[in-house]
Amino acid sequence: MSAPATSETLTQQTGLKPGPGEALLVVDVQNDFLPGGKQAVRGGNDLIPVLNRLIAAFERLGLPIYASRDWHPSDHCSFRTEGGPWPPHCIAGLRGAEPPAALRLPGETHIIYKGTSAYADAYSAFQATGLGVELRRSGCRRVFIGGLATDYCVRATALDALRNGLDAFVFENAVRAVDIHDGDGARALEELRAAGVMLGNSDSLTS
Ligand code: VGL
Ligand code: ZN
Repeated sequence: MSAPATSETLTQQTGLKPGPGEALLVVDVQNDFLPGGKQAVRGGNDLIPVLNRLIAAFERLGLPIYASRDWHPSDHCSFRTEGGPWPPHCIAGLRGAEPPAALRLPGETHIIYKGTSAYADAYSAFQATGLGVELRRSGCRRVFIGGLATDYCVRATALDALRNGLDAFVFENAVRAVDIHDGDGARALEELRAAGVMLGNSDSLTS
């Protein structure tokens, strides 16, 4: 029996060329999760050029692009003001909830709003959004994921993609972690790999 393929061998052996039945999902790249924002993720800005290259590649290939937005009412249960763990962030309609101007999402991008009820947190872009149904209906079989944050919304979204019967691929160089505890991001990636999520680098994308 041959050794299991690591993300390196996988991408070296096969190259990585997205095609029909595949989509890009950009998770929660919003001002409040970037330096200067209410719940800034360190290094978040580094993702923008990487994501812009991915967006351009999927657009060129004519493949669908989805972008999730954390989109909370001002009394959302995840806010410290309501007894939750986070500073108030990504309040619907405010600047902090907007994507950064430098992120070049095409006009046809499917925007997925999540966490819109005050009473439930929603780390996953699939949670109460209809995204699973929408992807399956459109014939999607695999989602390529990048964005914020590795240990929260990226993690939950990739695991939910599997639960929705999709394959999931996370670009390790297109995600950043909150890392409240040292190593949270690395542990999340290990958990995803163990669950069956493919991991790789966006540089291996051939187009
Ligand atoms: C997120 C904290 C609170 C995320 C969302 O997008 O990872 N993190 N809400
Ligand atoms: Zn949130």
